[in-house]
Amino acid sequence: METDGFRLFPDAMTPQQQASMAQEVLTLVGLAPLYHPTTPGGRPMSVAMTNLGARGWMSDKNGYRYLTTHPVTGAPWPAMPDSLVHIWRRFGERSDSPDACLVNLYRAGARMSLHQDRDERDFSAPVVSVSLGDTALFRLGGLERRDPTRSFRLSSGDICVLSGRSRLAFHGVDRILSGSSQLIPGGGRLNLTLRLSA
Ligand code: MD3
Ligand code: FE
Repeated sequence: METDGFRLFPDAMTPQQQASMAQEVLTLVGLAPLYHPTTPGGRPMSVAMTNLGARGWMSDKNGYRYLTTHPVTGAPWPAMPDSLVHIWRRFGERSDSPDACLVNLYRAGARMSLHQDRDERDFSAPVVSVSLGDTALFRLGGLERRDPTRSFRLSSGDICVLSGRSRLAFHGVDRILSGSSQLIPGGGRLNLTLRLSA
């Protein structure tokens, strides 16, 4: 288990803050449509994704990387909202700004298999994640894929910070507890992952 540097802040946001954050992000998603990236193996991901900020994470047959434009529309990603810069500074204990916010939408049945986040240049910067909508059963392991794992629930309004050794821990989303929240129109879970890409 690599819980070293993993901090979970349950109920970090009030219901009102959650509702306005969801609305703000979903409005921006109207300008940068969610799509299902293809894994390097050629399969569409079950999670729908888009990005906010200067750079956005993407995956296709050629691998994983950060791009300044949406791979489908070709438009620059929408600007990083101030509300997310504020969360990065407060919970990540940073004075800079994240340049990348990956927006993950998990509808019923979507999952994310165990992986490491290692497409960024500086692993000393944390990852800060905001959960909105349905609860996720989330799994956190160690620095090697075979290491033991622990399960947590990530519920709407929870914020988690991965720094230190946990920054490179294997992690994934086993499943979504469909219908556990009414926050997201059409149902599901919205996860916002703030990072420094480069
Ligand atoms: C980073 N997303 O987008 S975010 C991802 O809930 C991703 O959508 C998950 O993993 C989601 O790459 C989890 C929170 C998280 C948890 C553990 C981590 C990020 C992490 C461990 C190491 C690095
Ligand atoms: Fe990840």
